[in-house]
Amino acid sequence: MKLYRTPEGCVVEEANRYHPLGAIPIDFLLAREDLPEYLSEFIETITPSEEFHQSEILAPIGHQEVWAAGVTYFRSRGARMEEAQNAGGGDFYDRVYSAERPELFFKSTASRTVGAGGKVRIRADAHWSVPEPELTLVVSPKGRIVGYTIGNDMSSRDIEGENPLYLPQAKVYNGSCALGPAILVSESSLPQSTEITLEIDRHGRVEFSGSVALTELKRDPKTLVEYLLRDNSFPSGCFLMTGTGIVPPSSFTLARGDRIRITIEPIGTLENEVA
Ligand code: DO4
Ligand code: MG
Repeated sequence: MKLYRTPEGCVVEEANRYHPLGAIPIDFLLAREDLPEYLSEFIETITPSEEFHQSEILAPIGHQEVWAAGVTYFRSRGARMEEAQNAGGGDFYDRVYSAERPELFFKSTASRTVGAGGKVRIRADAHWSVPEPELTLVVSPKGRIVGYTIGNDMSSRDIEGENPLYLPQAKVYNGSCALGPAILVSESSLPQSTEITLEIDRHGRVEFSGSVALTELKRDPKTLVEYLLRDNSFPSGCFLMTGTGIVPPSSFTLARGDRIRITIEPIGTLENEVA
């Protein structure tokens, strides 16, 4: 079952049928502990349609905060150690990769987040920018994982590499986050074999592509959530990105007009142009 947000309201897709939820706000849904059960029962009461216009999709977010985990894949550890060489990076990224406490940071608000088809941005004062394709957990107020979506943790690598204390500037800015196209509403974990793939098109050609499987994710999603909710409340629920395992080579930087495609089946494809 997938939950979309559109200008006309939320829509649930189930078995190729689309159930419009009318005036029910996404905040009401994401604040529920029983979202999978609630939606399964609720759509039984709605006449479905076989039509849905994918062009009308918004980011599936209301008032939730977006948080992110970092250095959860070996590839991310290596890339950060390299970019932060002159800032002593050989040490702290290695340490956080193996530490018991994960790296968790505040990533975005709804106003800085775009949905599928929206435009993500590179910072005007950055000269080395990359997308970070990340499985993103949809977390209830009490910390239950009630769904999954695709996230793009847009990052300015030159800024974060200059000094780790610049991380919030490298990560949080207008258009720095994309979520969507939908929330796969499910409490079952995704299989370890699930692949995350990234393709970046430039002038109609694939400039970079890569993939990683969830087997490479070092941290258990439930443990990440447990740390996030330690002494921290999320009355509307929250999103938690689980880190990137795909990092383009150091010679690569995003450019305006690039198209970023991130696919995680069975969630779908999150496609955004760089503004
Ligand atoms: O520590 C810097 C950020 C790490 C990150 O965003 C990632 O590994 O995905
Ligand atoms: Mg990241």
